[in-house]
Amino acid sequence: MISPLLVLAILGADFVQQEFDGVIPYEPAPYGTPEKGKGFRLGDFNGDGASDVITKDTLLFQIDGGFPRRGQRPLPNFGGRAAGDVWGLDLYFLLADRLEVVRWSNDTWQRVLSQEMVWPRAGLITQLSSSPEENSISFATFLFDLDGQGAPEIILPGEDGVHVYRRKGPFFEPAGTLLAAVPPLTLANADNVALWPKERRVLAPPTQTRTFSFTIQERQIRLAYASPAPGGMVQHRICQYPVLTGEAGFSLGQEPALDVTSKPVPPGVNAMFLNNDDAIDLCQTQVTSMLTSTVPVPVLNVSLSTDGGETFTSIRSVTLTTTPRFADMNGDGFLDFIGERTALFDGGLRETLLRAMSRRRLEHEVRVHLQSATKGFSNTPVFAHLFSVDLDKAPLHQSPLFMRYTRGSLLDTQGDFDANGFLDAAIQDRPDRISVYRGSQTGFDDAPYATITLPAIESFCVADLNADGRDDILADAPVPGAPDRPSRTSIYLMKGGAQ
Ligand SMILES: [Ca+2]
Ligand SMILES: [Ca+2]
Ligand SMILES: [Ca+2]
Ligand SMILES: [Ca+2]
Repeated sequence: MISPLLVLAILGADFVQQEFDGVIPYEPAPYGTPEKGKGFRLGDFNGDGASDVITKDTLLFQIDGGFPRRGQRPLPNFGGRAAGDVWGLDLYFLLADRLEVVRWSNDTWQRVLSQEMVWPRAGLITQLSSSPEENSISFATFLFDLDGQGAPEIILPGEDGVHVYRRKGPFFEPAGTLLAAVPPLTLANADNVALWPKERRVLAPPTQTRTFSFTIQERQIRLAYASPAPGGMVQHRICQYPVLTGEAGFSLGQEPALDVTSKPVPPGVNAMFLNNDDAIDLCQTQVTSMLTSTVPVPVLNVSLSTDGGETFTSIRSVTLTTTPRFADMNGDGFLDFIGERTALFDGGLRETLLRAMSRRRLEHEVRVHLQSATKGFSNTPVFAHLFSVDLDKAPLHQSPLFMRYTRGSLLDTQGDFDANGFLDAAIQDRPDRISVYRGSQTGFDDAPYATITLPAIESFCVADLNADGRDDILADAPVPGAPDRPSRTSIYLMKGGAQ
């Protein structure tokens, strides 16, 4: 007879908790973006083949598949605001007036380069200059291999174009300003925006009246922006230029490799990358309310086009959240739309009031609309799943947990915890629990695949921290027995289980 324990060992998938004394800052990345969470970076910083994690203050080396305390080291102190990016073993930090490159070697931080720089005063650098007395580290994307030589160039948007710095000998030097061929744009500040797909690292240069973003891939730069069209409309445009490399630096080829324009659309219609083809994808989000019986029901209307505005599919969600969710649920390279329906307003005024005043259980339906290569988005869901969430207090009390529900923060559909290529649902379904449901072509499993229990979870984030192909979870909760101390981040690594 096989011991039940042995069967569990073979089939059981579960999270393994790692101890961490501080806080790993994170926020879920926007849907459909390559990076799952901000505030930390992954990379192999000691060259042992195992991916490590770097946070704003700590480097966590992976040892035996986990991140034990004995592998945690503090980051260097640069005496100012620094933005970090990772290239191989090296950590690059931009400060307002200099560049620092460090590497972990012989069990300590080695300074590879420290160089005074004059950066373009825009975007990221403006942020770094804004509080000179502050001593902190954040992460940004500014390293790209523009010439395909294997070493990174530093790329920073400025008001006159995109500035490139390349290494010559031991130091970096200015190596050209790109986008001179593009119509002049008016600039202001904007955060970095990462665009799908994964291979394309993206910066959003500063913008004011028009947004423009660019991606760099295979020595081509792709620029997306909107310009005014007659009748108060806008037209979205994508141009792609080859980047030329010469002794004097980098420049853009004169002939665009791609130049596509959308139909004129109203100003609220935004360009998005919903798939990998050359047609411009568009998304319009409108929050309205629908009056059924006497209860105003909040509705999120999302209109999507994958053909440059020729045709739109409209999908209506009954939800308190105002941001649409996208994720490639079936791993085919086409971002899918995650519709939602809260049952909070079902059954009319009396039922809604009763529910708000006295019931702690919420029913929440997740509706997956797949995107097809030829037909765009399905306007009816391919599958739907009803989840139950047990709140700490009835909705009327507006507890922090309920407020997180209204912002959509109790659900994450960006993780693949069993590495089967289908995204799974992680849902905080109790104040002290996160449950993971496996996804497939036909829907989410009825029973959870794994759960995390931690008192009074305040937030969570999904990312594959140890780079084993299975997503893991970071969760913040108060330190037990120390209510006055700040909350602490716990790391949960997904281990084992049948696929
Ligand atoms: Ca390592
Ligand atoms: Ca898909
Ligand atoms: Ca999965
Ligand atoms: Ca993992």
